[in-house]
Amino acid sequence: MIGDNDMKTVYTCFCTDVIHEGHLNIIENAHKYGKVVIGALSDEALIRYNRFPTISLEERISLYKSLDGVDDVIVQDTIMYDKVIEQLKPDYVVHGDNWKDGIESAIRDNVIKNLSTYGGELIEIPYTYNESVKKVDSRLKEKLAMPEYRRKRLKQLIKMCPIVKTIEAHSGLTGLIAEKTVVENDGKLDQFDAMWVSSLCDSTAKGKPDIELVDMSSRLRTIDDIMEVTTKPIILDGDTGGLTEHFVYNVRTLERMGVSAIIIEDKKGLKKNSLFGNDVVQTQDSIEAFSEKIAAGKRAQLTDDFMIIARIESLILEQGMEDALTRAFAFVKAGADGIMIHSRKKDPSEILEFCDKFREQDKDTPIVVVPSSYNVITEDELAAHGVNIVIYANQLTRSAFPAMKQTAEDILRYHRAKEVDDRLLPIKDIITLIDEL
Ligand code: SPV
Ligand code: MG
Repeated sequence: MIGDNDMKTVYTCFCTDVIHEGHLNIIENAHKYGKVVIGALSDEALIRYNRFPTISLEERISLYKSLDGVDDVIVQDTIMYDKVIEQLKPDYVVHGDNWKDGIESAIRDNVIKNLSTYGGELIEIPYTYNESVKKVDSRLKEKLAMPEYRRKRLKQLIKMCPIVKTIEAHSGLTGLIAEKTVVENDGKLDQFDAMWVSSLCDSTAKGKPDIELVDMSSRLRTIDDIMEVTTKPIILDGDTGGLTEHFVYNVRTLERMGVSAIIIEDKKGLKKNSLFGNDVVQTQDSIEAFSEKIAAGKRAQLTDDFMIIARIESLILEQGMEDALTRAFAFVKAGADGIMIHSRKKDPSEILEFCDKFREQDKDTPIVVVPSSYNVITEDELAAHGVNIVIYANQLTRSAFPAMKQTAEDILRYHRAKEVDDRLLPIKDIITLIDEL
């Protein structure tokens, strides 16, 4: 150390489960300026940053403490540095220089702003990116994509997040959107936690009606395409679950693939999309028969990670709140790991009433909702009524379709593609959209 540098505090934040030479280089450089304090980013903040932890916070703290040149390890519980800088008042913050572009630049701006309030300094050192660092990075990502990690992640998220934000995916490309879309909002980073493989959108993408016509082999193929390019957990829309004798085999298959949950709805016969409500003939299954299907599925599964969630159609089919609640308690008794309650009203009040009444008697069983019709409700409001998972079930498909249709019409209208070009993804971006291995 140089001069009186041993009196100075140097801070750097780590958000990794595996140490590579890039991290060691940061510590070595930091050590030249004074006492090195490492921030271990909390689980909650890691999740919003898409670095889902594969080891616990305590294990990360011990890992960082064991490194040469580290004087202290503290917990940083938000991705932005306001609190940690205010408390620690480090003379220096050290970071790799790879955060000047993209969403991470918001974090960099935040550090500079906070340091400037008292004359602290940001030291950026060239980011180490060689073959061995690349290998560690991709190993970490691959590890998250492995079935045993992906499968249990939904249950972990339910414990860690106020509400698990889930978006529809029906292809590799929509999977990539679910995996990679990040925004900076109110000084925080935000992104989706999980993916919903919707029967409506999977069928629509194939130009087929949502009537269980797209069979399980095809649904599994869609899931596999999504899994190839993502790490986030998958919830499958399992429609009615089909025959109990078939359902048990599908549970095993999904579990082995690393799917986290299947949601099955208490209907029988020819299933139609719930958003039709009673405009079409739809028959609800009996409590007894559906409970038996759930119980058989639970008996078939091999791990504790996989969830079978029962979807109740009583409000959709106008059977009343009492019927919905009776079914919910019966399905939980039969072994359901969660309850999805659905509504096609624009007003969220019947959903909130259900959640409040269910929570009076059951504090723990996760509640799932799909606010396609009652889209005025916010995630915070849902969480305040005990909802654990919110699913944005069809918005990606519904936004893509009008955009594609308009483009097709305009090319026909103008006999060339120049007029549509302004609203298209640039060629250079589309060819770099997919990561190369
Ligand atoms: C789906 O996304 O296929 C669903 C939800 O089942 S809904 O379309 O609202 O019925
Ligand atoms: Mg569906």
